[in-house]
Amino acid sequence: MTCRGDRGRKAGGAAAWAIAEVTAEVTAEVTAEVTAEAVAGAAAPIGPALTGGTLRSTVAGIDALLWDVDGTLAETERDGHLVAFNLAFADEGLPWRWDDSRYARLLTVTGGRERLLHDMADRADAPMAVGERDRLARRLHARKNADYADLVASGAIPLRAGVRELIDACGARGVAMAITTTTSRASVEALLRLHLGERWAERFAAVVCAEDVTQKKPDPEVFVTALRRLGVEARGAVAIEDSPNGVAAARAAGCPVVVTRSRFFADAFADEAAASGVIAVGPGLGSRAGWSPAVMAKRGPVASLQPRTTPVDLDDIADWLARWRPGPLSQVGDSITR
Ligand code: XBP
Ligand code: MG
Repeated sequence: MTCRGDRGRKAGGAAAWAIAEVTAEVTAEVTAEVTAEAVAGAAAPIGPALTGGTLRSTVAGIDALLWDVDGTLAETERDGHLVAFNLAFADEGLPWRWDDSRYARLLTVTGGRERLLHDMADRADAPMAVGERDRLARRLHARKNADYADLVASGAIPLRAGVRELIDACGARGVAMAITTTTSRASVEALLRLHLGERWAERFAAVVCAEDVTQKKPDPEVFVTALRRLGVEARGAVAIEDSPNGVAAARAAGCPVVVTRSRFFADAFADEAAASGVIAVGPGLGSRAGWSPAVMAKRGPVASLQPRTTPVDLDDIADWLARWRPGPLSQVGDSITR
């Protein structure tokens, strides 16, 4: 497989990103309101939540959804980063290759460059001098990111089932969204531009990536930064995550978490995770089956028309939130429109 072509498009991508960042910052200034114009431009469905030029959440208890990227929006670790790391090793003329089990262990280290340095610490054939090792890690990481962008552009990495539906539902029902990842901005840009279009960033009131923080997950900085930009409290900002480091970061910031299991963290979350603020754990947003706690059956006459293969929706998440946080919210939860 060759993934070396089309490097030129990255220069244009940087300019587009700069514009998107400004948009995100400006949007953040006006709290969690996403302008109707911006969402309309991104071709998101505009529903009844649209009033007076702004979108406000019409979903009880949920002020915002905070999206992790790798493993959550797409299986980017398995189909993207891992493949690209191995391409980078080959590009550099190194005999190193990471298989699935090695990569699963390495994923406990957040950050591609940090992961490379961690791996080199165990290799007799890695450079001994710290400076040389650091330069090699930076070179490999840059190559990996370029190969990753090419893989994404080739269409090899689809969004996970149910993700697009939930993103569109947030637009329709006025739920602000943020990207909360400590992955490189260029990789986020490559994935979301392909799947959500040139104006993808306008769908998000905040886009927080590795370059925006000093500490990566499991440090909560990425979530604290997103909450500040959104202007919402943690208790109403639901994080969607797949990794233990991501969950730890979100919980340290006070956010409730929905875990969508991914390839490399399939067995990571036990039931007792609920006690620590994980409001639900399941196989992915594409199915209403297999969740703990179980997705509530839809009420009303259309129940029989809603098979368990329909995606998890905002009302399901509101239900989990209300069940996790009994008290005043359970009253609002009861009035959720179905
Ligand atoms: C993602 C990561 C990243 C990616 C690679 O964690 O740990 O390091 O594996 O991206 P999360 P970079 O999903 O919790 O954000 O090479 O850009 O670091
Ligand atoms: Mg992840």
